[in-house]
Amino acid sequence: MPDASLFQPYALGPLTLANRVVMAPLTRSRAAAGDVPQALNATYYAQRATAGLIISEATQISQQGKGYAFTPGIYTPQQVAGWRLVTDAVHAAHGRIFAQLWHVGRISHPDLQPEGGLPVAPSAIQPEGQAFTEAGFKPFVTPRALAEAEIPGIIADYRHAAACALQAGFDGVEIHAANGYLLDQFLRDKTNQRTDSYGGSLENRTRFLLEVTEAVTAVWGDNRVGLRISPTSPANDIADSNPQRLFGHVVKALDRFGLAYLHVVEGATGGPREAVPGFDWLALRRGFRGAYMANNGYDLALAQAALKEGRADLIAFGRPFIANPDLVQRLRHGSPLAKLDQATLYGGDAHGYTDYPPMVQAAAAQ
Ligand code: 8OZ
Repeated sequence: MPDASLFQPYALGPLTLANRVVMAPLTRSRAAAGDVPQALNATYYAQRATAGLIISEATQISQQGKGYAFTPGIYTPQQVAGWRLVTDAVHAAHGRIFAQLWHVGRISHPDLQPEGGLPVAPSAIQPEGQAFTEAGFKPFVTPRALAEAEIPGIIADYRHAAACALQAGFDGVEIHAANGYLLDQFLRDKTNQRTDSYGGSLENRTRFLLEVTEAVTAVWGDNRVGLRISPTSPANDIADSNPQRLFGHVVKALDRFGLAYLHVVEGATGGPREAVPGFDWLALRRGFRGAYMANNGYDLALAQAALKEGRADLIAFGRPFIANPDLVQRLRHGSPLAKLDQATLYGGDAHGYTDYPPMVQAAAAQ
């Protein structure tokens, strides 16, 4: 008998999720002008609404928080109206959806910044790599270190975006503290070399994340807020001298907020799960009262084993959801999964976005 717990309902705070399969946040760069979600995006998310929970693609909280062309925002009335199309479509299909709140920090380019300014970061350290701008890939620049006096303004941007998400009809929000973006940049000693109260000790490096979490939970209530971390991922040129110690501290400090869940990218984001051999994920789980949502490279067997052995409460699947809108059904039946087309991953139109057929339709077309 296969272990069916992946397909059993789960009580996530006040919400009952139909199953424990979560659609992970996936950047697809298909917002309309003004970084506004459009009907096409609503169709895409509604097609995937059999997931127990959808987490939206990363969504910038301000123009300063933007780091890639064509990603959606959640801070203007037009963006709120665009997201309302998405949340209404998902709810009409009996799904649940959280908005992922994002500030990229130094992972940006002046082309994407207000008045062509420099991207901001805890410290003026240039990342390796290139930014995806409307004119193609351009090398990252050296960011500007934030003045301490600017930090309350960014926290206010998080609060405003959280309020916009509430107005847009989301079921909750996820704070994006993973993958080398602004919050992660503050946490790690490679990118945070500040000497004020936001740098140095673990307590100081964690301060900004806790202040953001405080602001967002004040808008939503604690059990409607999740938070994503990627302790061992090198994504976006991030690193820390002791991630086990850092994230042990972070998770314990977060526990007082009573968050709905902790979403953990186990390993290198979209890459090997063993990025830092021997990293103890269970230590994070033990330090946290809320649900543990595991992500990265899970398939049916790994997901069922993690739930059965009590290593996770929810499993987030990312790339499999792109080419398999009915992923839950395919997992349930042990059906083969369609492969995604890399060429249509970022940017473009309905092709490679809303035209991946569900299994029944794919079979009928043969
Ligand atoms: C892939 C491409 C662009 C952005 C992340 C928001 O890594 C992203 C992202 C992923 O969290």
